Amino acid sequence: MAQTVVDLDRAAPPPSKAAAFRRVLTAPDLAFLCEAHDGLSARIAEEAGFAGVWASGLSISAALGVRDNNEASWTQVLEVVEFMADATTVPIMLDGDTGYGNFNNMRRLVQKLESRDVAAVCIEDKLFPKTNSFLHGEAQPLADIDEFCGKIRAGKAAQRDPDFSIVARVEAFIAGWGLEEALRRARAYHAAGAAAILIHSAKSTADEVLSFLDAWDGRCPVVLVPTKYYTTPTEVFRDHGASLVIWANHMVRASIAAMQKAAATIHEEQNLLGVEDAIAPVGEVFRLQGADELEQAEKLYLPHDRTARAVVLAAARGQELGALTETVPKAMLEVAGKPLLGHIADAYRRTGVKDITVVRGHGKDAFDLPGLGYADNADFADTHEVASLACAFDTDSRLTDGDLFVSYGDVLFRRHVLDMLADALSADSGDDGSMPIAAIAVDTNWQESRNRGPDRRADLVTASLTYGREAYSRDVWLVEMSEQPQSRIDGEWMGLMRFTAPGAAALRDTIAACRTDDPEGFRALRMHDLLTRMVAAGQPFKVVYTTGHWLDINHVDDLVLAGSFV
Ligand code: SPV
Ligand code: MG
Repeated sequence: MAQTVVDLDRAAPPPSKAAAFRRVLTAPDLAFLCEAHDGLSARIAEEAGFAGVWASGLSISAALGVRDNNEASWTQVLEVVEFMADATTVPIMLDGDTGYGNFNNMRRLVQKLESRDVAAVCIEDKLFPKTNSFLHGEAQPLADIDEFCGKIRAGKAAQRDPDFSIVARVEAFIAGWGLEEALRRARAYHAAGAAAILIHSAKSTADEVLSFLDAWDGRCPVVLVPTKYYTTPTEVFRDHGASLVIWANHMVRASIAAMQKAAATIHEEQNLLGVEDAIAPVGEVFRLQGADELEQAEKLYLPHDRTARAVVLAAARGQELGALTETVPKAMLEVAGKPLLGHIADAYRRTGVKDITVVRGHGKDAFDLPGLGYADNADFADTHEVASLACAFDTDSRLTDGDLFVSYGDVLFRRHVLDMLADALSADSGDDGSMPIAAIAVDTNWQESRNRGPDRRADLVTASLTYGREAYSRDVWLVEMSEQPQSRIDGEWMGLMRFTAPGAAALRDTIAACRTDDPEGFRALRMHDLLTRMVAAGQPFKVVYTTGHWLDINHVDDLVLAGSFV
């Protein structure tokens, strides 16, 4: 219990953005805000290291393609700043122009900004609709001091979070009224509740704002916007006691220059070669958008994609068929007018499996079926199925993205067997609570298949339950698979199985481990060895019993049977 108490004590809530802004504003050293005008630029400003963002009216209106004259409505600005707040963790101060109306509009603005986690608003003592200070500033009328103070007081009364800041912007220098008027206004606004004074100047030197700073003498924090007096060294602002400097429009101006250059080049050259290396790669766009986070969340919250892929192992020659497979691989032998592989692909496609990877080896160039993917086992003559399957995993990393069927290029099966395997994996877990990683199709009629030839290879299965009434209502698990089981034989594996996505990953990893642990033995590894090894390692394979409904092609006689099977 003591531990819990200590942990709770330590778990102080993160400071609100409004509190974070207060800290920036009142810190002893000079701080900086960077302009941004949308979610993207705000995130870039934060990544650059800025402790806060200035949501500039000039830049937001410019990015919206309108003038800085309140042409964008205040709710449109609010929308933009909401995106900016969502995209960042640092505090934002909105350039709120004149508050978009009188004290009443200001109250509503403050409420809406707080609800969007905007930390502060700056309002300027001009008249609505305002004009940018750098456009005929000296001709611009200033607000009545009392009216502007009422606006500040109304905003303060409306805020819920005591840390939310209202910064009052004094336009006396812009309008040509001089230092005394600037100070008179600043004093009144500070007394009305402004957390800081933004003193603005359109001069190319800092003389005006420095005279203000000297006379103001640190009554409350002072904010500067050195757009016009940019040649003044920042140290000078520090020395004169400024608290905050706003780089007020440099993101939008940087993007304008970059966009003009890119557009002109692309238009001129009618191709992208001249710009590709000079612009951000698409991957950087995705990164800034947080695409990774969504991918992680999809894994957590979306139902898993049950669209399965399939791997068909068709590398072996099939010696038993003699001259028939001298140049043509077994999977490409014709059955009822189309290659065996065509029938297999059709069965998969009819159950919605479109992504089929065929592992080729012998007679590789004879594979000419459209719509299939291929992986090659160059060492096909001296390796077995597991090595071929390894080639598929080496070639296509998507095989573990969803469910995965694995079957052989010389095995025909009825479509419904695929559905039965899918059904076996669709339950959340087995009735003893274990989660199957795969389901295998097992023919109970194994004796009959054995009669088709004494030298025929068969993967015989020992299961947790013999086929019968009980096996209808209970889950049946693979215990062992072998060509010569020591114990009971419950059926023959058809050479068809379906893995879940984690099962496919386990399959890939087990194969990789086998290859690393014993490279020589790996070449001779059979599928039944692999599956038995996985089962022994605690990987549960469900057994799906069928009776017949499949055919493997080993002899010329089988080809005849295949004709009637399809
Ligand atoms: C803005 O960035 O919109 C400002 C600062 O208000 S200025 O453009 O300098 O007036
Ligand atoms: Mg502005």
